[in-house]
Amino acid sequence: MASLLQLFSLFFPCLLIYTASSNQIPKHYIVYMGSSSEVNDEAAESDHLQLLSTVIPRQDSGRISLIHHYNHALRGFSAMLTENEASELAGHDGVVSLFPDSVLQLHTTRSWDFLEGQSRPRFSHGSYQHKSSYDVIIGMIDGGIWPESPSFRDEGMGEIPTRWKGVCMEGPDFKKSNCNRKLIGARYYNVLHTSNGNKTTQMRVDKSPRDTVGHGTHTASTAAGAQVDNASYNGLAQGTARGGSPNARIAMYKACSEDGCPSSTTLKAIDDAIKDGVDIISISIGMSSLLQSDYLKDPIAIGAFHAEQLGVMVVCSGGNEGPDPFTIINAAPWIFTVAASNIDRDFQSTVLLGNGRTFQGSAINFSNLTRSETYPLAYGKDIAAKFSPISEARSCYPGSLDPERVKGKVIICVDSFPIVSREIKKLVAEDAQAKGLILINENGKGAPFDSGAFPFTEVGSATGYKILKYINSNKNPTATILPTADVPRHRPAPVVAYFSSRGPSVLAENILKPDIMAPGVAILAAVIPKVVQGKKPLEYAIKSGTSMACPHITGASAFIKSVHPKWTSSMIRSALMTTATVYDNMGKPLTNSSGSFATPHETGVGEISPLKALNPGLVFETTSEDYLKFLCYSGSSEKTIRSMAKTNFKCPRKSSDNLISSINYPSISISRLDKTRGFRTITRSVTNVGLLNVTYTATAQAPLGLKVKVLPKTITFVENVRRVPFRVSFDGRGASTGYNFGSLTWSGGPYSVRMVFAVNVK
Ligand SMILES: *[C@@H]1O[C@H](CO)[C@@H](O)[C@H](O)[C@H]1NC(C)=O
Ligand SMILES: *[C@@H]1O[C@H](CO)[C@@H](O)[C@H](O)[C@H]1NC(C)=O
Ligand SMILES: *[C@@H]1O[C@H](CO)[C@@H](O)[C@H](O)[C@H]1NC(C)=O
Ligand SMILES: *[C@@H]1O[C@H](CO)[C@@H](O)[C@H](O)[C@H]1NC(C)=O
Ligand SMILES: *[C@@H]1O[C@H](CO)[C@@H](O)[C@H](O)[C@H]1NC(C)=O
Ligand SMILES: CC(=O)N[C@H]1CO[C@H](CO)[C@@H](O)[C@@H]1O
Repeated sequence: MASLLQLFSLFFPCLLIYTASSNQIPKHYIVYMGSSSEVNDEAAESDHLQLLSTVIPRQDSGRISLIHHYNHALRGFSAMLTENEASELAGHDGVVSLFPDSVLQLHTTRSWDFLEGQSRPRFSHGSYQHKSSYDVIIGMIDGGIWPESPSFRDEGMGEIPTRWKGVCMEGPDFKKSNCNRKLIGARYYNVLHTSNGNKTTQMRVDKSPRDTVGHGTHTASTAAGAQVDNASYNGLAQGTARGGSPNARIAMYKACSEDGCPSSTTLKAIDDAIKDGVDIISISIGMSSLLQSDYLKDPIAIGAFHAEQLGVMVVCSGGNEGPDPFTIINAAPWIFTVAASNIDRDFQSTVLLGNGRTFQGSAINFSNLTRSETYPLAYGKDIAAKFSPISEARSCYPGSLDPERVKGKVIICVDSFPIVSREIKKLVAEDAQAKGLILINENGKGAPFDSGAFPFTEVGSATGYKILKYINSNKNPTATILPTADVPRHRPAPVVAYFSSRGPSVLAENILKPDIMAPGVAILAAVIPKVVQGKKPLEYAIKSGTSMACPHITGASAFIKSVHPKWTSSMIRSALMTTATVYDNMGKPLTNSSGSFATPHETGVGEISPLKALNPGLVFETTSEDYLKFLCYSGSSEKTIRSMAKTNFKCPRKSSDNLISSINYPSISISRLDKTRGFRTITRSVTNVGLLNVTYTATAQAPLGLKVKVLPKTITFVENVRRVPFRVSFDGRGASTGYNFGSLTWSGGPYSVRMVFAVNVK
């Protein structure tokens, strides 16, 4: 073993050299300078070059150039800077924030390559056929689009709205004629990215808006795909595929490649989408929850802030880092943050044992095994390679199995190393020529795995125990794995998806996040066609992730916007939030995947119910001023806020984090209610969008011991009364410590306006 001294001499000098030189190495930085200037592009560009030349030495003048230039909704640029230059520039008067470019990830977990299917959107049919009175344009910030998919046909669609200023960029495999009245715009970016060290590595750049990942086509068709009858994934999840708002237009901004989405490009794409005239921006990407530090260093939060200021709604996925708390991202109050649920559909991949017993597992396979023949069955730990630790062999760790003893058998393993994905375990078994793989995994990671042609299934630990017992009590155990069938789920649905990121939000615990939940497990939607020999290409596939939940909310929002064109994004968000459902298909309160009642930190206010959202009665309007106050309360300087919002806004005299709870948000979160002192009062106001002469009465539903009072208790909306304030006070003296969840409902006439609260009694 190395002595401490040796270790020091080994590492310490390296460390010094590394930091010394990494200071000098130019890296890609984003320089954010607040809201857009009124000057034209060229003038702004020359201003920014001028600014760069004040920090970059003359001998490096080659670096005085802008990689991305932002000048529409926001102002700023990205460029190659050394650490010293960056810190000098950060102190410059016009600079609001400056941060290194990083790579954001698409919110389908690639390693899981999930599946499952939802052929009938839960909320579709009938009324979704509404003749739109307003032509909604959705901007997708994603990995491109496959324009030939039947989901993007434009039959029956009218002229493109004249306010549209976007373009259809061409590439070697993408022509102007690939755009139509459904897919009205498509852009791509020369995606640059700096890796660690001296190299500026060019990420895989496709000089075309065409989808190369299979994510953008899926999300776009979920949000606004045309109706396509008889879509399925190889016969699974058969039914009609259609987006949440089949009449809406789509514009694709390809900011991502297979390697992820550079934040500098993502910001550029948002800036372009706003300039082009989209109504709603849908973003199914984000940073790791561990990297969240500040909204002003988060490209999505910055872009979304300016979108909101200009009346463009932004809907984002909340991330796939659940079930741990504090993992929710894209959680700024001006972002509509989406959690994922599963739906009432299941994929069963049955295990048949030599003794005739069958067990239901879950997976999607293209297995060619049949009932008539079973194969030798072996537990990983019994067929370990020489010198392999048993703990590795029992979980199919790469290199841990003896290929000689795997060949021709069905293998069973446990899923105990989370870093070794199901995909890798499948490859381990497949490479060793196993006949199939059974994985024992309690949670199934929340989504069935697509094992392609390889027979695969996943069972819970109780079933796994029975199969292992069969192996132990038989000399020649055998098994086979039957092809997948999809069956209507008899279990409750929706249920919070295991992977869905959870609140509270690290950056603002006084805003309840996520906001809302939508289907995100096993969603059938359009993809890059997959050619399977001798068959029709597969044009639809089943994917899971908050990536899939987000466009459901985008589509639902577009639908509401088409019926209520005058509604602002906060009104649409409120309508969806106050009408969401908190019950599952068995009429019971929503649960999480371990069967416990789900909290608003998992579900937000509940699962969307878009038809009800068309007529919410009352809405909570969250104004620009609310967002600016939020920035004050959370510590931004008045100067920063003014440069972001181009106003003379003054922060309230006493700004504190606690005041965030009173921002006019459609839910309530109080991160600290002192148990000894007990009282907190917050304010809200509601705007009437329903019938006149309706009297609303408030009722609270709260856990035992938490006293909730509303003042006034009733509100009547008569002519000329549009917006009415009210107060809610919480008395936590008798409450149990920790988060207390409940709701407050304003009922009147045909309406029921539900407002969820989360109060942390300490
Ligand atoms: C970094 O790259 C530049 C230009 O590509 C080169 O001139 C310089 O020598 C490199 N520095 C190091 C430390 O490798
Ligand atoms: C639907 O697709 C299935 C197989 O994909 C096919 O057998 C069937 O004929 C199709 N039905 C219609 C109405 O097109
Ligand atoms: C479900 O909720 C219970 C109670 O809040 C919690 O203990 C459990 O960890 C949750 N399970 C998952 C998978 O989130
Ligand atoms: C299943 O397909 C594989 C190749 O994909 C082939 O090697 C195998 O013999 C087939 N098994 C049966 C039972 O048809
Ligand atoms: C509301 O009530 C007022 C006063 O009673 C009445 O004049 C008015 O017509 C009513 N409006 C509607 C829409 O019912
Ligand atoms: C989901 C899926 O593709 N299942 C297939 C499994 O394999 C059998 C036999 O090839 C197919 O009939 C199933 O459709």
